[in-house]
Amino acid sequence: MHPSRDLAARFEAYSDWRRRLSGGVLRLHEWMQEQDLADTQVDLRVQQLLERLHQDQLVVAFVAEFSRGKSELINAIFFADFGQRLLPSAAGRTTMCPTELLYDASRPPSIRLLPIETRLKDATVAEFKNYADEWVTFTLDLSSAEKMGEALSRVSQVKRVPVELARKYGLYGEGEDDILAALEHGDEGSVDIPCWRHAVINFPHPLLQQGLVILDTPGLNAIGTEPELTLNLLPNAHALLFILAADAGVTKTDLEVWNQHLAGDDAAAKAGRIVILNKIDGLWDDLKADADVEREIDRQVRTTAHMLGVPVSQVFATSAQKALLAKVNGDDALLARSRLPALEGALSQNLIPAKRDIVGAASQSEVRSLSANVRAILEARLAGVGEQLGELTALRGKNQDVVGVMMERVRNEKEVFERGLARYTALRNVFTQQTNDLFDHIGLEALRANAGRTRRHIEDSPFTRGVRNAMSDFFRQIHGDFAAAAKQASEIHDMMRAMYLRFAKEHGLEAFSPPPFSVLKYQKEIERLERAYNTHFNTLWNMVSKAKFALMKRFFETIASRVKHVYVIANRDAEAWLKAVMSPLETQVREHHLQLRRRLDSIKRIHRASDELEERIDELTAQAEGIRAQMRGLDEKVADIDAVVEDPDLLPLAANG
Ligand SMILES: Nc1nc2c(ncn2[C@@H]2O[C@H](COP(=O)(O)OP(=O)(O)O)[C@@H](O)[C@H]2O)c(=O)[nH]1
Ligand SMILES: [Mg+2]
Repeated sequence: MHPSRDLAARFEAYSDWRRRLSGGVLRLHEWMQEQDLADTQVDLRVQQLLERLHQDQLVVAFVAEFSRGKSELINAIFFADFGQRLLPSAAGRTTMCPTELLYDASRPPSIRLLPIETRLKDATVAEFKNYADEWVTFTLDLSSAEKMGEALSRVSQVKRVPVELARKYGLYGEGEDDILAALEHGDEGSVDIPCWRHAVINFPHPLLQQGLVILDTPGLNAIGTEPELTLNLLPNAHALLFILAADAGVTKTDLEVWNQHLAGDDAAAKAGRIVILNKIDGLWDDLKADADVEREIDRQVRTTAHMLGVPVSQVFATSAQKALLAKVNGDDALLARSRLPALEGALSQNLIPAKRDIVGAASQSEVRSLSANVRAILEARLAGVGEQLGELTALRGKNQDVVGVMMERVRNEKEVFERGLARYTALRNVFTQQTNDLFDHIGLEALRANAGRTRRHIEDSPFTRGVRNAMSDFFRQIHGDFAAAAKQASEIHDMMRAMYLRFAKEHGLEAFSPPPFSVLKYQKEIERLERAYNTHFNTLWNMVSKAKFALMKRFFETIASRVKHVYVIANRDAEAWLKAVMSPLETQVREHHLQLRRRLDSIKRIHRASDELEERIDELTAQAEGIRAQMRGLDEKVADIDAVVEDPDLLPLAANG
């Protein structure tokens, strides 16, 4: 089996698995609708789950100093089938801006470019993505290799501007060997800068169609000056590939890139990091025995692993250039020699199963929670029917007086419960108040005010200390907000637990223990952002002396936009939690009320005509059987989904061969 086909096959199998999983969820939902067991909340949750499964992406980022062969490697691994070099790769700086390769079927194949001028605005790349008119778009003519190459070569475009302007963009500072030093300095006072800040290539490659997103990055300082990369794109990538060149060894700037963007302290994330020692063809030597060359390569691999502090098993030696050539020409011997297949094998073996486990576990737990809600309703119904059956069976052979007494009893029970409903209404009011308080702490309005304050402080005091203080106040406020939200959530939780206990005791409703709400996840994410900010602050501050103010502001906007993302998720989760806490009670109260009315009705009917008793008992027996059948149906649908999640056979037969 061709290893690059193996990677493609695994991806395909993964997409196919996601489709089967979606199918199972869809069938569960259809069944619930048929059985009248789905309400708007269920519809919404199913829709969200399906969307997540559909949009699920796998992001692989290529990070390195320029000219190590990132673009060539992407061409060789993913686009060799195209029969040509898709991304521009040449000596010197070719990739001038972060470039995402993905496929979004709702748009035509195209390259979208965000002008460098947008650096003067206070918005982040992520925000600009919502505004199509900020981007310059060129459609891709897939039928012409020449036109494709021309369109894609735009990621290399530069233009000449006055030094002053470059500084305003945060691109150029005095005496720094930054991105511009490698570009030719022309006449005094002007300098070449990238035309674009970010590129998104929309291309219908089979792997991209299945949710793979590839991120190609420019060299060191361009990474440092685009906060979007350091704070958003790289931390959210599922795999980070760090590329070195065998002929250059591990240079000082390579180490800087590694330390700033990949070294991290997060052990779990480290597993997704792969180091590639590229350009091993430079070591090939016809005058040496193959075994000697191999030994030299392996020696370099070990040295590299040692220098970077990663296991040797995470370092791969390759020749991207020869691999691309070999794939285009179908030269298997050369491909083997390029060692690319081993890297592809590692990518497909580690990346996809890990991703599948996460997606599978998340989907399964969502399905479990959905079906638990439905099951609780069915159980309450069954209990109600059982109670009625018990009552009516006991009436067999009794005279009308006894039936009258019984009717009186149920009527009383119903009245007591209806008086109890007043307490339920009062509870709802308190709940609404507490919910509002919760959202006062972590609502977007609170964040907006905090960010506004910070922005003003930074403007008022644009010095190291002023900016630092403003930023620590910003984070302190956020931590305070989440602590207050945690306290509020725990009060809501206590109140609801007490309420469930009371309803269970007084009205025989099912005991239910509402789940707690933890803010730990958001606090951790905020802490991570704070750490990233601390790590990059000094680097940025020292790097671009004259442009630092513009840069600092953009840096803050990126952090603020990441924090906003955390708040949005926290708000969404809090809303879902509040529903999960309240809706079982709502359902129980409604069902119980209905139950009491039905009981009263059937006894009334029997009171009027006693021959209805047997008929009614038969009816109820049939109802109970119907509910049991629904429970079995629910279990079957959930078991179908479990079977897909736990299916060990991720690979289609062809890929196992
Ligand atoms: N000899 C050799 N050259 C390579 C290899 N990979 C890339 N190159 C060359 O190195 C230069 C820079 O490659 P490129 O992909 O643009 O690097 P990037 O800046 O990291 O994206 C180009 O001239 C490539 O042809 C390789 O495996 N062997
Ligand atoms: Mg490149």
